[in-house]
Amino acid sequence: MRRLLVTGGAGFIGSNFVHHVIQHTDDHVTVLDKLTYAGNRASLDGLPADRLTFVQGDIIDAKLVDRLTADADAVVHYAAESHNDNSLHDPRPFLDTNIIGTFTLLESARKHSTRFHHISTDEVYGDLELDDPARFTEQTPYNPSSPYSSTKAGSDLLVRAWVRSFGVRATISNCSNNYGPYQHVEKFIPRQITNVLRGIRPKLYGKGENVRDWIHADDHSSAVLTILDKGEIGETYLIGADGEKDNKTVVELILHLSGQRVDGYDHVTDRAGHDLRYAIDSTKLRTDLGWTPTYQDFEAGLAATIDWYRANEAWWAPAKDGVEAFYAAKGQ
Ligand code: NAD
Ligand code: TDX
Repeated sequence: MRRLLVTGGAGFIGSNFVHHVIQHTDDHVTVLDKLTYAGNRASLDGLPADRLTFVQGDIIDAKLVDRLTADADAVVHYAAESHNDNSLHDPRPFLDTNIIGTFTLLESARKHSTRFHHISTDEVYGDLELDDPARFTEQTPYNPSSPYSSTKAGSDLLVRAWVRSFGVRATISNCSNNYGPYQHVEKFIPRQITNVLRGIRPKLYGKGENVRDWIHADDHSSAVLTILDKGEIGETYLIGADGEKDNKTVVELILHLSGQRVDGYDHVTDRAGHDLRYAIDSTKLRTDLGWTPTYQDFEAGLAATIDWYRANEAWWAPAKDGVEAFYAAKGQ
C-alpha cells in the first residue's frame, strides 16, 4: 500500500483520478484541495473513509504542504487554476497557484525526497495550424499562448529544474483535453450539455473550426498511474487518445445525442488569442510504458457523459447561473 498525496483532488480530473486509484489499487489517498470555485467535495462522495483523507488547504501554504508531504510516498500534483477564459479576465490567481504553488510542493518534495508527478497540459506547446499534419511530441518547443498555459509552462520548467539541480525524483505528463463526469460547467463540453438540459442554445466561439484532442478523464488517470509505477525519473510523457475533433462537430454531436436539431446553436464572440488546434502523439507512453486508452469511442463516451449530467443536476446546478452570467457579460 502506497500513501499518495493528491493535490486538486476535488477538481475534475483529480477527483476522477482518486476514484480510479481507489478502484484499481490498494493505495491510500490524501487529497489536498483549497475548494476554490472549481473544487467540489461532493465529487469524492461515496469513497471508503478508510482509504481517503480530505484536507482543505492551499498548496502555497508551505507548513501544511510540508506536513502532508512528510507522510506521503508520492505526490501527484493536479491543483491548478485551469480555465483559459478566467485567465484572460484575471491572471493573478494563475501565477499564485500554478507557479508559486508548484514551487512550494517541489521544495517539500526536495526536503523529504518524495516521488513527485506533475500534471500538465498540451497547451504549453502553443497551437498547430488546422491543415498541418504534425502533432505535439515530447520534443516540441514550448510556445504557450494564454496566461493559463504560460503559467503551466512555467510550472513544468520549475519541475525540470528541480530534477536537474536538486535531484528531485519527478516525472511530468502533458495531456490533451479531458471530458467525463465531474467537469465544471464553465468548460466547453459540460457547458453545452447543461445548456441543452436547461433549454439554452449551445454557444460556439467564432466559427467553431478549432480542434481539440479529446481523451476520457479515466484514460488520463490510468496513464498517470502507469507513469507513477513505471515512468523514468526526469522524463516527460505526452498523454492522448487520438481524439481530434473540431468544436462544431462536438456541439452538433451533443445536440444529436440529446435528441435536438443539430443546427440549434449560436456562434458567439471568439476567445482572444484562441489556439487553433492541439494534437498529441503519445507514442512514447504507449511504447516505453505499454499504456493504451480504454475509451476509444468518443460518441459512446460523450453519450455516457450526457447521461451523467442529466442524472446529477444537484452537482452542477449551483454553479450554472453564475457561469452563464460571466459569459453573457462578454458576449459569449
Ligand atoms: P479543475 O479546475 O477542475 O480543478 C482544479 C482543482 O484544484 C480544484 O479542486 C481546486 O479547488 C483546486 N485548487 C485550485 N487552486 C488551489 C490551491 N491554490 N491549493 C489547493 N487546491 C487548489 O481543473 P482540472 O480540469 O481538473 O485540471 C486539473 C489539472 O490537469 C490541472 O493541473 C490542469 O492544468 C491539468 N490538465 C487539465 C486538462 C483538461 O482538459 N481539463 C487537460 C490537461 C491537463
Ligand atoms: O462556450 C464555449 N464555447 C466554445 O466554443 C467554451 C467554454 C469553449 N469553447 C471552445 C474553446 C476551445 O476551443 O471549446 C474549446 C474547449 O474549450 P475549454 O473547455 O475552455 O478548454 P481549452 O481552452 O481547450 O482548455 C482545456 O484543455 C486543456 C482545459 O480547460 C485546460 O485546463 C487544459 O489544459
